[in-house]
Formats: sequence, structure tokens, C-alpha cells
Amino acid sequence: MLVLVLVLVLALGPASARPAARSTPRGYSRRMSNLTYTVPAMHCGNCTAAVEREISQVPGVDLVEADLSTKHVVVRGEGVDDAAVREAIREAGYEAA
Ligand SMILES: [Cu+2]
Repeated sequence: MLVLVLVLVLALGPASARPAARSTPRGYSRRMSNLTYTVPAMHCGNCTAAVEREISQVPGVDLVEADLSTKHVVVRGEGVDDAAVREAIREAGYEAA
């Protein structure tokens, strides 16, 4: 009985655990931006939230992640202008190192 269960788990497990085929996004292009900034003055959740809020309004930005422990801000999107991101950080009251 136990052997049968094991056989079933082995037979069904890998197939059901297999993730759906990953499709490559069609919009992925050479203009895709993946930028990282260091903003040393971020010292709490309000700081990271303010920085993320301003940067998210920059044209082309899809994702902003400000990490408090590393002081890094990762910006992803398409055709994101570096100067515009730096200006957004400034508008939030911070400075990119
Ligand atoms: Cu703060």
C-alpha cells in the first residue's frame, strides 16, 4: 500500500509541480531599463515610500524597489531616463549618490 502511494507521488509529483511554461514578454526590447541608485539618506519606511512614490511617476517606470538595508533603489521599466529618476529622487527630498 505504501509502495503504491509512493509510486503515485513519484509519478504525479514532478508533472503537477512543473510550473507553467514561461513566456518571454513580447514587449521586451533593447530599451528595457534596469537601473540601480544608492540613496544613503533613506533611513526609514517613510523615506523609501517617498522615493518609490516619486520615481513611480517617471515615464516608463514599471517597478521601483527601495531597500532600506542596502540603501539601493532598483528601477525597472522601458526607456527610463536616468536624469528623470535622479530628479524624482531630488523631488522626494533625497540625493542619489
Ligand atoms: Cu525616513
